[in-house]
Amino acid sequence: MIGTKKSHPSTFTLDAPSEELSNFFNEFGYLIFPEFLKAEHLEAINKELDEHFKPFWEHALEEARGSNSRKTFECDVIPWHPLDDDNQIFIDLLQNAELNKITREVLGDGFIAKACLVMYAVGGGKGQAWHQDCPDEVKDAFNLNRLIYTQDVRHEDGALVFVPGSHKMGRIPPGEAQAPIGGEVALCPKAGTLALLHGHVYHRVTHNLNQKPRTSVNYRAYPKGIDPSVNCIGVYRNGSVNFCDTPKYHDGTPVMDGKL
Ligand SMILES: O=C(O)CCC(=O)C(=O)O
Ligand SMILES: [Fe+2]
Repeated sequence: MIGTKKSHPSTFTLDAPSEELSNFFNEFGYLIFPEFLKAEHLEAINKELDEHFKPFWEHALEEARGSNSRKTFECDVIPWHPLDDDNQIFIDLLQNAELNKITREVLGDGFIAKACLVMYAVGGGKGQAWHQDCPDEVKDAFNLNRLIYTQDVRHEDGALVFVPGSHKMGRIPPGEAQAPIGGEVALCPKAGTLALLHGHVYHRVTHNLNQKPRTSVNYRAYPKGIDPSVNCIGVYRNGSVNFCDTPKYHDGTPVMDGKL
């Protein structure tokens, strides 16, 4: 149709027709739902996050930079796996009916979703360098990031910058960690936003210029038959990293029990 050029980032409501959601995701590799969680629910989650990260407040930047691999890939984050701690609020959210309905529309039946990774991007940190979460050589072997933002994120806290449609553009081109790539758009999500992002889409998180930490909650999912170990290899502009050699998570943290 003439005159219907999309502006990015586009947003959707939860009642959008399934076909519209899956077509948009297939073409552009993302979907954003600005009002996914309500204030009351956010308050309860933020309470858990505050409690967990309180011990890090004093020395968050040193903690985030404590690992060499995170230094190399310019990811100043402290991770947390709340499901490993049997945290009920995060277990409930994994089972959220709306989240699972939207995921089914994008990935189809039989998708795999078992983990939750909270990324606490520390105040004054470098956010995350440009990357693809896994190699793009096998089209169907990808993770779906299901990112929930529990507080407003301003550009200066760390915008999620990505290139719509880049899941079909091959390997991310060489370049600097945060240098702009043509077609990129920035998302500064409000509290309660759910952003789905295909793991082959080129993306980065800009520097956190404040002392206020910036948190994302990621319930990664995989299409039926795709092993979560696809995330062993992170693809950066100037090289890939095998996080599973040691093994390590996507963000460089060593995995103690070999689980991704
Ligand atoms: O925190 C974000 O906004 C994005 C994190 C990310 O790149 C990822 O989880 O793969
Ligand atoms: Fe990522």
